[in-house]
Amino acid sequence: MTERERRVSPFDAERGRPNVEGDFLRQEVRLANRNAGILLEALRHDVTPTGLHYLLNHFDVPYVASAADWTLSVSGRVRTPLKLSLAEIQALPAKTLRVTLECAGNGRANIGLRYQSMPWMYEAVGTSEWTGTPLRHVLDRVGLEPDAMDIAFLGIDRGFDKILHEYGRSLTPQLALNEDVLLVWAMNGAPLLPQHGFPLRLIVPGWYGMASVKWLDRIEVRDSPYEGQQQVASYIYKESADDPGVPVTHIRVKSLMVPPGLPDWYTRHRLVAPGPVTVFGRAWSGNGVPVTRVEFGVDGTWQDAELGAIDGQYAWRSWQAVWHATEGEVEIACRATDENGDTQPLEERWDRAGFGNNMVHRIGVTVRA
Ligand SMILES: Nc1nc2c(c(=O)[nH]1)N[C@H]1C(S)=C(S)[C@@H](COP(=O)(O)O)O[C@H]1N2
Ligand SMILES: [Mo]
Repeated sequence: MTERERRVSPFDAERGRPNVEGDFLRQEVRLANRNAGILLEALRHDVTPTGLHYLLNHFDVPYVASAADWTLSVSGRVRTPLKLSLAEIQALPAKTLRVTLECAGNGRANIGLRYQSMPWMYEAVGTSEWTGTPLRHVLDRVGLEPDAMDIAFLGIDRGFDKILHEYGRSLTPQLALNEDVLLVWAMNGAPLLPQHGFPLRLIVPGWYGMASVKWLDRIEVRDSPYEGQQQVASYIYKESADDPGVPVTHIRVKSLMVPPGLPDWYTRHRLVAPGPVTVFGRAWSGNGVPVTRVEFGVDGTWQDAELGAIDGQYAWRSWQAVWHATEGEVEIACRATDENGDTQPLEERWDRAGFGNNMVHRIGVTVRA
C-alpha cells in the first residue's frame, strides 16, 4: 500500500457527492449548525463583533489549553530552521489590519444544482481587526534558500475529505513576503477564540478565507509545489468533475444588504411601509482592489447608491440608497463594481463545487401600510 492509499477515506470515496437540487440534506444542515454565518443585520457594524463573525471549520476545533507551549516550526529550504514560541513571534514588529474575510463557498446554496458541502447562501463574510506580525519577519529570520519555490502552512486539525490530511495551504514566496500577509494572534484586540484559530493563524488579505490557515504550527519551505488536498484538490474552480480547473485565489467583487423593514420569523420575508426607506449595505472586492460603484435595484430598475469611506485596502465599504417604496410585492437587489471594472453577475455563476458565486443579493419584500 502506498502512503496515499493508506490515507484514502473509508467514508465517501466511492459514492462521491453528486450535485443536488431541492431540500437540504441532513448532512448539510449538520454542517450549517457547526459553521455559523454572519447575521445580515450585523453588516451595520464596520468591524464585525467577534461572536457574529462567520466560521468555517472543516474538521474538529482543536483543544489548545494554553498558548504557553505553542510553537511554530519553520523547516525545509531555509538556511536556519527554527522553532519559535508564541512569545518570540509576539516580540516581532506588530501590525493591525482591518480585513474582510469571505469563504470561497459563500453563495453555494444559491446555485440550482448545488454541491453537497457547507450550504452558504450569503452569510460567509465578516470584517475584523487582525493583529500579528508580517510573516516576512519570520521568513527573513530563517532565510529562504534560492531554490525555495512554494511555502506550505499547516494547521493541527486533521480529518477526512477524500483522503486523511491536516488542513494545509501554500503560497509562493513572492506572495508570502508581502508586508500584509500576517501571522495573527489577536482578533479585535483579544486573543483568537478557539474557533478562529487560537493561538496562531495566517491572514492572507484579499484572498478567499481558505488561504488563512488556523491553528498554524508548521511552515515548510519547499523546492517543489505543495500538493496538500486543500491546495490541489479542494479549492479549484471546475466546470465538471473531470475538468482540471483553475485554483481559487482572490475574492470576487460582491455586495450585500441589511434586509430592511420587519422580518417574518420563518421565511425571513420582509414587510416594509410605503415611503422613503434608506437601505444600507456593504461592498468589497479582493486583492486590495477598491469598490468604485454600488447600484441598488428594485424589480430590475437600478439606481446608484452612495458609497461610504474606505477603511483600509482590504475592508468592505458601506453604501446606502434611498428607496421610495410603493405598495406591492417587490424584489430588491444590490450590485457592486470594482476598480478593475469587474461587476457582480445577475445570475448564478456556475462552478461544480459552488465556489466564487458572487451573483447579486436579492431580497423579497412586501410593501404595505
Ligand atoms: N486549520 C484550518 N484553517 C482554516 C480552515 C480549517 O478548516 N482549518 N478553514 C479555512 C476556511 S475555508 C475559511 S473560509 C477560513 C474561515 O475563518 P474563520 O472561521 O475564522 O472565519 O478559515 C480557513 N482556515
Ligand atoms: Mo472557506
